Amino acid sequence: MKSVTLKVQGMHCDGCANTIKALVEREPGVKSAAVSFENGEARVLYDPASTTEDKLVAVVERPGYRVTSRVP
Ligand SMILES: [Cu+2]
Repeated sequence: MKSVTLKVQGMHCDGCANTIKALVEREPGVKSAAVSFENGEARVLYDPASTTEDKLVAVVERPGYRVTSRVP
């Protein structure tokens, strides 16, 4: 398992955080996601054999949010 913290721009309430959590956790290979509206970040635990950081970023950005940085 690997974890990455994505800095996310564009969340404006807890609903946004919940949306991102649900979308990311639906992705194959993702074990869990913790998304904080207050901190503007999403921490994702995933299996690098099944998905990639790039894919996770794409999932977050699909509804219109922006990932501004990735912290290992
Ligand atoms: Cu919102």
